[in-house]
Amino acid sequence: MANIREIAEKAGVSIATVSRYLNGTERVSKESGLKIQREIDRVGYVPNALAKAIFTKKSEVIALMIPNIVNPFFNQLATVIEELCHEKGYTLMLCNTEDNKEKESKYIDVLKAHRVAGIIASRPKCKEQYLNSNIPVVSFENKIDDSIVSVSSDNYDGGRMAFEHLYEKGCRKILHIKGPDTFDATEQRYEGFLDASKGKDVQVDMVSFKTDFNLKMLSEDLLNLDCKVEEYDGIFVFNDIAAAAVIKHLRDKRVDIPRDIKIIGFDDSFISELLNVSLTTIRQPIEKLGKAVAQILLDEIEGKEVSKEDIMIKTEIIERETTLV
Ligand code: XLF
Repeated sequence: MANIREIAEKAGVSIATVSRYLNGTERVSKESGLKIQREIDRVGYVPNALAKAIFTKKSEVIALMIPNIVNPFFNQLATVIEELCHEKGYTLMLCNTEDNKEKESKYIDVLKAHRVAGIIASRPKCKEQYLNSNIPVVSFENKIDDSIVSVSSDNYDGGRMAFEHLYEKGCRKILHIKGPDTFDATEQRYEGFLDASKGKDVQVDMVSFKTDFNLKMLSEDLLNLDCKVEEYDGIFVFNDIAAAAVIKHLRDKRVDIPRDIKIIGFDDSFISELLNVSLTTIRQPIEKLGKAVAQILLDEIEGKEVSKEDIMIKTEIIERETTLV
């Protein structure tokens, strides 16, 4: 493949001129530019983006750390982020960390080596590494440090609304299926839920899943919970995809939803509407969340003044069939 030296020779200009033309940072005369472009088109030259990134210490790639690529919520969040980054001339690189600290850590090393322009870290675990990376970072959920902006939904209030809704619907024996302890967002949902139940004549229990959704949830996790989910009259599940697994589990046991048990999820990801019995849920405003994380990072990359205040976006309840009647 032709290199920058050959392009310069054929176009009759210096290597430095070709390099200036490719970087677009300094002026190149119209005549030289035309000659260079003609040569580039003739030989089909593709600039070495990595070499350029190493030279300029920055690429046009933004990395998005996704903790669970199977979860529809993160599909939707990634779509919003990708659209905005693409619009602004950046390519989005997806890194599926699977909530695994070692995997996330390796990704950060690779991203540093590739001089990515910035990182959106969803549910980050490797806090020190992000802090020391010298790369602009914005987090979605799990706070990294006061110097790094974190964006999230108002999870506490969402948890509170979930309880109030089940209570208003007459549930008096309610189970909360919580997310893993390492998820700040689901801890906050649990706190809101618990606080709302205080002083009310109601039995509230809690069990935890060890992971975000995966297929093992159906075949093992749900069967090994320390309680019988079918003995409750209301269940608040920490996210929609896990709620879908709980619904499948209950229907296999011939439980009538919502007559026998009412269920509420969290997210309002597209799956909640598509389920056979559509899911009542607490909506996370995915569009707003995605746009907020992407815009803050793009502003940081472009050197704009960015407030270090965390962003918390309001949630709302969306009533569907799992709590109807
Ligand atoms: O981290 C939480 C747990 O799952 C996240 O917001 C989600 O609700 C996405 O499904």
